[in-house]
Amino acid sequence: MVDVVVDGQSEVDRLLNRIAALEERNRMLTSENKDLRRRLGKRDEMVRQVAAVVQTEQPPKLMYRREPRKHRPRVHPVFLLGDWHIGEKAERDATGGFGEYNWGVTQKSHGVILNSFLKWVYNYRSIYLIEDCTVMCLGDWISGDIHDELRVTNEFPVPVQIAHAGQLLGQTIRTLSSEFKKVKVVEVGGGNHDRVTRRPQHKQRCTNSYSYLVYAIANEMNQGNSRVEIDYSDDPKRIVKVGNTRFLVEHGDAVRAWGAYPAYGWERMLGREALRRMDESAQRFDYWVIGHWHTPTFYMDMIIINGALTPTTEYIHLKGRRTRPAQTAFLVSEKHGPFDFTFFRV
Ligand SMILES: [Mn+2]
Repeated sequence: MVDVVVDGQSEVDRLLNRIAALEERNRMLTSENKDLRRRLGKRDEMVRQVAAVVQTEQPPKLMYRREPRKHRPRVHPVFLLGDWHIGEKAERDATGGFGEYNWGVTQKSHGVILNSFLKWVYNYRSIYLIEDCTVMCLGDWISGDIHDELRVTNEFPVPVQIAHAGQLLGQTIRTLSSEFKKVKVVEVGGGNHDRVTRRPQHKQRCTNSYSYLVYAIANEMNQGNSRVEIDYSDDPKRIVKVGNTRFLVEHGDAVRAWGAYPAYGWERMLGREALRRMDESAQRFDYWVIGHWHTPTFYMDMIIINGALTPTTEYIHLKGRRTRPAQTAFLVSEKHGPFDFTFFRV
């Protein structure tokens, strides 16, 4: 055999070195493999020992029975209505297909939501005693003339908007009164879109407002109905007691958003209201109910926000946001307070 020398090392030496290195590596891997197999064996043995101690249980007997409850605790549904913006027109073609709004859509959306609310109540009646309903009316019933663009694009003028809004609200109250022994209607005035003046006004906020007329029409329609109890006031901020829970109720436009985020504004207003009302038990509240923000929200376990009937309008579309028509409801337990916040969507 002819040995070849490259870089001072013969080819034979190079191969012998390589074989020695591979033999060493083989020894290491064999020993590691032995060690791992021993550890695996130990673990398997432990599992066997543990399993030997554990006794297999029989599947339990099915205890569930469909049985009508004898005692049904009393709960009070609260239905939030508002931000209907009747008369506003949004075009599907101008909102990327997201939104379409007109009087026909308003009635349809509202009908779907009212139906869903009543079905929700029916379901709960199998486990709860539900005899009354509180409707919190939160304002912004009409589109109004508060901006130039609304003035020229509204589907019909303000007097017609008021007539439609009043009648739709009146019909809603009437329908609800066929399902409950008592319908308490809390009428909050002073929504920004309902205002008569172009600039927001603070004095006579609820009376110098189209919401005043909307409520007058709705109330007139239900005048002879003894199951309907109207709770109207000129105060835009109301304290309403349902069960044993106290709610501060208002439209919600007095809140200033912070850096385009309303949440900080809500917290600030909530803090101010809580602070100034802490001395007087008649002014205190447990939850704050508002509309205006068009986004059904239950925030910080203290703030309850209603949705709107309007969809993604041209303004919302341009801002890259989305609004799905919705109204909100929840139940109030005498013992545990509000629960089951539900957003009824179209
Ligand atoms: Mn509003």
